[in-house]
Amino acid sequence: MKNHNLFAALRAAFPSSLDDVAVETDNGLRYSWRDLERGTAMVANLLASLGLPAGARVAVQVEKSVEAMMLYLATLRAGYVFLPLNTAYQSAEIEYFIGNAEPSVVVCSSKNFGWVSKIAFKAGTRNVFTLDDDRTGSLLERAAHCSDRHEPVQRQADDLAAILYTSGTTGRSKGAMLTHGNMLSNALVLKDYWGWKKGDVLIHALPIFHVHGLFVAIHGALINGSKMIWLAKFDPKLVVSKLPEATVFMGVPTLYVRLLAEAGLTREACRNMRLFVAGSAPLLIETFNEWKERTGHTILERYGMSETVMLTSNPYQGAERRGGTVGFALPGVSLRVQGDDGQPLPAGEIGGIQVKGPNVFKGYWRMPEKTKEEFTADGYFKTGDVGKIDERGYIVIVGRSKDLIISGGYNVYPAEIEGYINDMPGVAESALVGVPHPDFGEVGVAVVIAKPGAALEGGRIVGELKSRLANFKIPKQCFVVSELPRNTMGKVQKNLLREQYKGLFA
Ligand code: MCA
Ligand code: AMP
Repeated sequence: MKNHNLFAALRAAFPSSLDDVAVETDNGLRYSWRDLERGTAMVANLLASLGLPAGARVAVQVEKSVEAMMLYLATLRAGYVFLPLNTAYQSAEIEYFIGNAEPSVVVCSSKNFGWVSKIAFKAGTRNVFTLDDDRTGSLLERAAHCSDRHEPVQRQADDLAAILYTSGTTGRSKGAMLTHGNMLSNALVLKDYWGWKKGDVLIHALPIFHVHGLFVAIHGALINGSKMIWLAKFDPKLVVSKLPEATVFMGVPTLYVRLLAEAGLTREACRNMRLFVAGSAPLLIETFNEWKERTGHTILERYGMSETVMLTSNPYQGAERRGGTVGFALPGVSLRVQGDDGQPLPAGEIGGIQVKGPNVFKGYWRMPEKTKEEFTADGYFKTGDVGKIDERGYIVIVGRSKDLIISGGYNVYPAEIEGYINDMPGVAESALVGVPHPDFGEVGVAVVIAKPGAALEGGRIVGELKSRLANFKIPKQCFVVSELPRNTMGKVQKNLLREQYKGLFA
């Protein structure tokens, strides 16, 4: 019987010379393909020795390291379900994810072990390990006693490989369930579409708890047997210094904006580069043009979601890469734009983007009703993005029907932040809106109304939020006002607030 385990496919693509370098880190470490093979086998054997139930979740909140990547690969290899968590999440956020996903294993940084293990044990998790970014922690100590041989566990294409939490426009975060088949089909399509070839070297500078850094970048390199230059944190100077040794780079728009501020970013520095990929948030046409001028390279913009991995891409070859567009639906992906009446719209008209394909997720974790709502009767997933297909067939995203702010490539859901502000003493109501920002693309600004007689201060509200929420969710400014603009139904008109505050960071 064919094994559809994603790890098995990635492993099969390792080069035959296992002693070649697979990953080179910014602090001078080199990992061979054999190291990846043996390291993932040992961690997979450790997981297998724990007697976990089928479909067990392995929740991980650790700093970026090659070992953290190996933990992801080992989880696939052992047939369990990986649940990555942003390192910025604080206790209330982690408590929700662990309570909701009920992982059998939690891996955290040793500095967080006290509070994370308390949450995990309370939620019934039996195994809590630590893993730090200096190759220490109980996970590796235990794995060191395990065999370095392991047969990837038999999986079907439809079996779960990962759960990615994406915040909800209303209510709490939803866990998007991705299968081995979703991710392998997407990785194979991208390998071909982006022309991955022998000798490619990827600069990996993204965090590894979201689709972009964890799946698109890592799967892309591994399924092509390509070396990665691994940066623990995005550092524009370091990236520029590594460009001559690389051929592929992937980043969110903020990374491109910051790289453009480096004088060392020149055509000469990019002489060996083959491809720059951008996504996760809209790339400004100014950035796209400036990049072309400075480096001679045309950024390839693509579009995806946690629920679908990659959906569309500008062409690698054969046609123009058009700035301000996200290209064409990838092979195997059906994409349509629908009007409010549920009918498909002709080219040029703006509507809701809907998609179907082998990359589209299985549903939201333990939310069958919510899952049903997000699919049409004929099986298309409603992305919540609003766009059109232009006269040449390129897809253009013009906005979102979901109330979402994308800041530096991270999603911020206003409803979540407003909920926290509204619970503060003296607050009558609040609204969070996204406004343009030169570095992060978009940032949140909070507008708050006080209860009669209450004296509120924007700075204190921000301070209070900082102690409770991930840092990227914190509004960059908070205004206390006497009233919010409303329509005749009494609903806050966020478009007017966005207009009012749009120049704040210009
Ligand atoms: C950091 N800060 C931010 C953000 N990041 N504020 C708003 N938005 C952000 N994204 C703030 C912190 O709160 C802090 O503020 C200050 O900046 C410094 O924090 P630090 O962590 O040092 O920031 P940094 O290292 O400069 O990080 C910026 C970054 C990072 C490198 C752009 O945000 C990043 O790696 N973004 C990439 C996200 C990503 O990978 N997204 C892919 C999602 P203070 O000092 O006030 O506390 S996958 C996806 O969307 C889909 C599916 C797709 O299509 O790919
Ligand atoms: P996430 O929930 O983190 O998976 O974010 C997915 C969302 O990111 C999509 O629904 C889009 O709104 C947005 N997105 C991803 N890539 C692009 C892009 N190239 N241009 C505009 N928006 C994008």
